[in-house]
Amino acid sequence: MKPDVLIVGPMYKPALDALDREFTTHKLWLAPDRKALLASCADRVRGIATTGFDGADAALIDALPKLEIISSFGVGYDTVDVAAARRRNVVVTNTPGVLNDAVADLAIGLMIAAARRIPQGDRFVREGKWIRQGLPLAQHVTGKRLGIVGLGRIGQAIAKRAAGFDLKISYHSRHRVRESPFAYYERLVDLARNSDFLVAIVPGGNETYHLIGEEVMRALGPKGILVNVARGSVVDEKALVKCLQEGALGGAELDVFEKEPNVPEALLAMDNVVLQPHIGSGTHETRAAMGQLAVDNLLAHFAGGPPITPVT
Ligand code: NAP
Ligand code: 8YV
Repeated sequence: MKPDVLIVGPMYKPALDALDREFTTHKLWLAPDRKALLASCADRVRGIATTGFDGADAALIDALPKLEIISSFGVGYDTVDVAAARRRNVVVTNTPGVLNDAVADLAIGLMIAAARRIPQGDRFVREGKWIRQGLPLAQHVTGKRLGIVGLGRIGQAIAKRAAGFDLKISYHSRHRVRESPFAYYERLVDLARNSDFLVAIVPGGNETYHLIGEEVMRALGPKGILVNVARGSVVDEKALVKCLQEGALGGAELDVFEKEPNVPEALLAMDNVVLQPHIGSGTHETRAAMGQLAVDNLLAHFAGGPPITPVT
């Protein structure tokens, strides 16, 4: 008998296919009546497969008395109520590591896009403006100061790439990273004051809510560029709009937003802002690896062993 797994929302198609192959699946987002679907399978569901977008809240966890494991597709699990899962002895797993390169690549791409004004140059050519004049000059990248907020798995992958551009790398996190060659700032505002680029790559959730607020943005300054590839909740969006409108912050490159997929109207009109639809891990190779890991976590658990990448 295949174990019953509830899939909360849509995900990468090959991952969905693998879930359908390995388990008896119940697709919550496709059900016209969510309550009725849950009532029909609640006494059999032993696993939840979800994504960073859909998560699993306490109500869902408590509606499934036989639940043993929640496997989330994504490294960030701020949308999964881990405390509620723990209370029920339900294991939570995520997909760390396999997406480091893709997210780091995008972070570096956004930094360069901002400094060299790549999206603006593209629009300039398409709009036929090159015929009349040249594009205003941009900022240099090589040798500038990069502040990384969160020198974890992805933060370190960003640093590795940044070293190739001779960037002077510093970082902030709650703890100093032992054996790191980079300068550590205990106070984020001091890191911002000493950075040209500030890249956020910390987890979301209550602890990092609006970690990057007006004071930090003003410290980064009128030429400073903020890159957020972490979670929308990490940056105070209202303060961001205000700082950009006042010229207190030079630019923002954003892959994530507070209320995805909604983006503040004011940002859409700004030329010094580049917007991406949360695609840090969005390559075929990476999504395939994430899907495999998410499925393998379920398989390992149901085979009686420990899952591969439990959230600790
Ligand atoms: P990780 O290895 O756990 O690293 C997280 C880093 O953040 C650590 O250096 C940690 O250091 C620091 N940190 C945690 N809480 C903090 C706080 N309150 N203040 C300051 N620093 C704090 O995680 P990862 O695998 O690199 O992933 C990081 C996050 O990136 C994910 O949780 C997810 O939200 C985001 N992400 C986004 C995308 C995307 O598509 N844009 C894709 C993947 C991941 P300390 O513990 O010492 O503070
Ligand atoms: C996913 C992410 O796209 O891993 C993460 O934390 O933000 C992205 O890789 C997201 O979790 C949706 O599943």
